[in-house]
Amino acid sequence: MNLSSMKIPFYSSKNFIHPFILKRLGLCSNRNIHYERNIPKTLDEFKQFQFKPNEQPENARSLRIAIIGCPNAGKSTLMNQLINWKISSVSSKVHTTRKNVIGIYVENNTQLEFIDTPGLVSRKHMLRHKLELSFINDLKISAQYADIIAIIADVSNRRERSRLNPGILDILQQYQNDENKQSLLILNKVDKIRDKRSLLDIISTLTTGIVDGQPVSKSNVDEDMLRAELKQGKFDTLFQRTEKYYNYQDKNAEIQSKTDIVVHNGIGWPKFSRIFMISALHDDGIEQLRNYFIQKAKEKSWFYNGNVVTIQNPKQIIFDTIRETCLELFNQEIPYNFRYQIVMWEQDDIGNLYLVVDILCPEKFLTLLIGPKGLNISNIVKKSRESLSNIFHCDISLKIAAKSFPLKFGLKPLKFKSLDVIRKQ
Ligand SMILES: Nc1nc2c(ncn2[C@@H]2O[C@H](COP(=O)(O)OP(=O)(O)O)[C@@H](O)[C@H]2O)c(=O)[nH]1
Ligand SMILES: [Mg+2]
Repeated sequence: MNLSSMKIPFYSSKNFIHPFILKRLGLCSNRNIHYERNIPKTLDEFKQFQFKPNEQPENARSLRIAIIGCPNAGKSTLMNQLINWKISSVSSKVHTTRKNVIGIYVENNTQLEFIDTPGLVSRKHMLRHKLELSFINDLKISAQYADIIAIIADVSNRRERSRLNPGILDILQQYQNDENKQSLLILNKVDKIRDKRSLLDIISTLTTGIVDGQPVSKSNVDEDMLRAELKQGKFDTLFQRTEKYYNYQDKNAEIQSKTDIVVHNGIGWPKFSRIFMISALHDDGIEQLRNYFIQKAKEKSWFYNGNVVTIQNPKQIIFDTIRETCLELFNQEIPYNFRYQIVMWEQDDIGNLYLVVDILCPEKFLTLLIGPKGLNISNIVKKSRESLSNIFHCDISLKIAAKSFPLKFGLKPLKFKSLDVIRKQ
């Protein structure tokens, strides 16, 4: 096999390459290298980057983490924070992430690979909403190849805090006897919870009172986070109360051996190895979580070159970013009908990007997309430009044309109505 012609893995159902084969890419020199992280800005750069040799540092360590949860739990926000680079689209609308997005973080000799997955949906939901197969397949693949299954739950969501989603429980049950796989529970959006004490009850419910084979105890809970909350004033008696609560738990919990096969109770999972409470949006608790992953990294060669931040195709990044802006801007379900097309894509000598993109929408939405005096489309350009500039770390000149197509005739634009330009400022 010609290794130099192998592609970097893409953990999507479409073109998945087994990690075993990928390991063979890491047969290069054994030395310490300085890694300057970057993202390819053009398709040519992307092609070159796919064939970059995967050089290994001394005593290479790595860990693959799948971030799994319900739509809107904050998976993409969390991954962006963990890798210190915003690559995955975030929006308050569901189904923003439609395929696995890989984010890579490097610290010294350790490489962490995060897989941001589409929100967990049932097959019925997928069919009813005409979602792509990747919604189910990508998630399965991510769980299958991960060292750590990180379940994220939005504690501000009543349903998510009162029980784990049945799909999540099924995944956990499926891999419970895999000794090379750990699962942990991340409670996100704690900033939205006023009474932080209720977090303890949520933990108790979602873990059935058992973490890492022990009754829930302070050592399982992220103490720093609780302390940080305490510093903010109101909850100075939290720890005393917690103590009482834990004592109660100690006496009453039925402890399950770590090796027992567990059939879940339909509400919580007793085999999480650790719980974290975070606010991904406000970067609270992220460092502790990242450090935990670094500690857990295995003596295993890196899967990617040290410069790699993501293996997303830049074309996809451009589309996803504009789509993310549209999703945030319009309240209705309208942006789900939009399609995107790159008309011009150039890079100048100093690395700045010049882009012209068409947004194609069903004819009846065109006026809305453009907005009064072109306000909506200028907002889309302005926000997308900012986001793209943060992702690619360069100046961006972006021009977007809104075009319409009658839905029944497919995606071909039939009518040209408006062009909006915002020049590089
Ligand atoms: N208040 C609050 N909002 C958050 C937090 N994390 C994510 N969000 C918001 O939740 C929404 C969904 O986030 P996203 O990362 O796209 O969720 P995903 O669908 O699970 O990938 C976005 O509007 C985020 O800004 C958090 O810790 N606190
Ligand atoms: Mg997402």
